[in-house]
Amino acid sequence: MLKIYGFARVNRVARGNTRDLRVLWALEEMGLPHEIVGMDHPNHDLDSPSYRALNPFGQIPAIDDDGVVVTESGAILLYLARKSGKLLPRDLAGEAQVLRWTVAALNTIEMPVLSLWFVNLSGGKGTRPSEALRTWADMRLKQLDGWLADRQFIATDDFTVADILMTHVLDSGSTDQALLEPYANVLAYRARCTGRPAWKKTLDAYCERVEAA
Ligand SMILES: N[C@@H](CCC(=O)N[C@@H](CS)C(=O)NCC(=O)O)C(=O)O
Repeated sequence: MLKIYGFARVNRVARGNTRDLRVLWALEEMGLPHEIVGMDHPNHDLDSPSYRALNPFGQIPAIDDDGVVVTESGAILLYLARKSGKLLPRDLAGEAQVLRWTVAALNTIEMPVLSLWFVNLSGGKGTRPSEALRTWADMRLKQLDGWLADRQFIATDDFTVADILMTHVLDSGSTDQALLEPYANVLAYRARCTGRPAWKKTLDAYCERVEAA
């Protein structure tokens, strides 16, 4: 049975934002049977030698599919898409678009918005580095908005794993939501993706399962 390592306890602020949700959403969309292994972060489950053997960075998410261990949310989603034959085109050209937008979500978009959040959280709000990061993040979101002007989904005509990643990055508590306000296409895209029944089901089950930290 495919095991997914996810959080068993999540504080109020992080609830809904943890990256195990990317995998759980994909599994729900794909209809793949799985078992959730709940990890207690405040009690240092992620520091145990057995978990570090799975993920040297000691982070969630990780999967163990009968001995195939994969970490990094993007890599896990691409693996599951290949395994299930869902949310990824089978032709090379289509697959390349999904790879392209997977990397864009986790690098071109997540990197500046997450860095901005981290700098501000660390007391850097109002500083020049913070302002520079804000300008960088805003530029990328504006460019993303242009790309989405005449598209339903980010990589192909159909919903793919790249949409799960991009949506979760945009929706994250680590993304300053004020940054998105000027960008109607980005907001409409995010609403289109989070409106999917599989996301609602995944989030409801997660909120019911995880305990407060
Ligand atoms: N690049 C990784 C990042 C994973 C990550 O940041 N996980 C967070 C939870 S959302 C975590 O495990 N944090 C606990 C820690 O770093 O100690 C991915 O996309 O999977």
